[in-house]
Amino acid sequence: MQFTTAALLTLLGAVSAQKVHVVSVGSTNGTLAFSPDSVTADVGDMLQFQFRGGNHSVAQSNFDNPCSPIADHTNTTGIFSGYQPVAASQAMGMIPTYTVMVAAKTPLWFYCSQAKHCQAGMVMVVNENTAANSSRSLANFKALAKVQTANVAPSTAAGGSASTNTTSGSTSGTDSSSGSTTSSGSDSTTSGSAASAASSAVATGAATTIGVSSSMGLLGVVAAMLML
Ligand SMILES: *[C@@H]1O[C@H](CO)[C@@H](O)[C@H](O)[C@H]1NC(C)=O
Ligand SMILES: *[C@@H]1O[C@H](CO)[C@@H](O)[C@H](O)[C@H]1NC(C)=O
Ligand SMILES: *[C@@H]1O[C@H](CO)[C@@H](O)[C@H](O)[C@H]1NC(C)=O
Ligand SMILES: *[C@@H]1O[C@H](CO)[C@@H](O)[C@H](O)[C@H]1NC(C)=O
Ligand SMILES: *[C@@H]1O[C@H](CO)[C@@H](O)[C@H](O)[C@H]1NC(C)=O
Ligand SMILES: [Cu+2]
Repeated sequence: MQFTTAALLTLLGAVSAQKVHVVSVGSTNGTLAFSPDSVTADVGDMLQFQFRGGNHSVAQSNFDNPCSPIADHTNTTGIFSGYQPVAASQAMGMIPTYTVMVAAKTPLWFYCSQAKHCQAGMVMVVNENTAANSSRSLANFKALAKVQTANVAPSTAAGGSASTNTTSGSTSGTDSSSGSTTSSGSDSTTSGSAASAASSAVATGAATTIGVSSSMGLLGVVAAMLML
């Protein structure tokens, strides 16, 4: 999918109030963690997962059923990044990223579906709200995750293959200077389908907590805009 200048300008206008919260997934030394593992975000903000090493995923559960797709327990489709083996893209000086938009202020619970990473504590929360329910803390979620017998990956959720290569390290800087339209070239096919999956995720209504909005091109634009 090609992004026209007009489309990019429209996008710039549409996202002008958004904040991007960067979350590192894994690390080059094999850490099984999201960092940070607690994020406070407003509706409309973006979560950008940057896969730093290993072969991890980001999947959405609810509080009561960690390490299990939220779709198996509620009517929410949830998000799933798919597995992101970092080594291949890292060799080319890039890392995969996966970006979603926060569509609700209610707590969102995420886990990595690889092996027993969820049980090992590779989980996180967005908008933890212990004031609403003191049981639903990140600490309790981790404890509950630890005792799950299975770690279940979503089948293909909305935006399941949204992640693509992006430049590593200095995130937005390089993207903006190299021109996001150019850099998005080879990945735009993937991002196109991700974007359309995203639209349907959002369109399914209030039960859908998160919409996907990912692509290297889009990321470049969003990031560049935020630098201004
Ligand atoms: C591994 O990487 C993480 C994240 O970069 C860092 O916080 C941690 O200290 C590192 N651990 C070791 C043993 O190097
Ligand atoms: C990444 O993990 C998934 C799920 O375990 C696996 O199917 C895939 O082969 C792995 N990819 C690499 C390159 O190791
Ligand atoms: C899912 O949606 C159906 C149909 O609207 C409803 O009957 C059911 O109670 C919902 N389930 C949950 C867990 O919300
Ligand atoms: C990164 O992009 C290159 C070129 O389009 C592609 O060959 C490679 O498979 C991609 N890597 C990942 C992890 O998506
Ligand atoms: C608080 O959360 C726990 C764990 O999900 C749940 O069992 C309990 O019913 C909740 N309490 C209220 C008042 O909703
Ligand atoms: Cu993992």
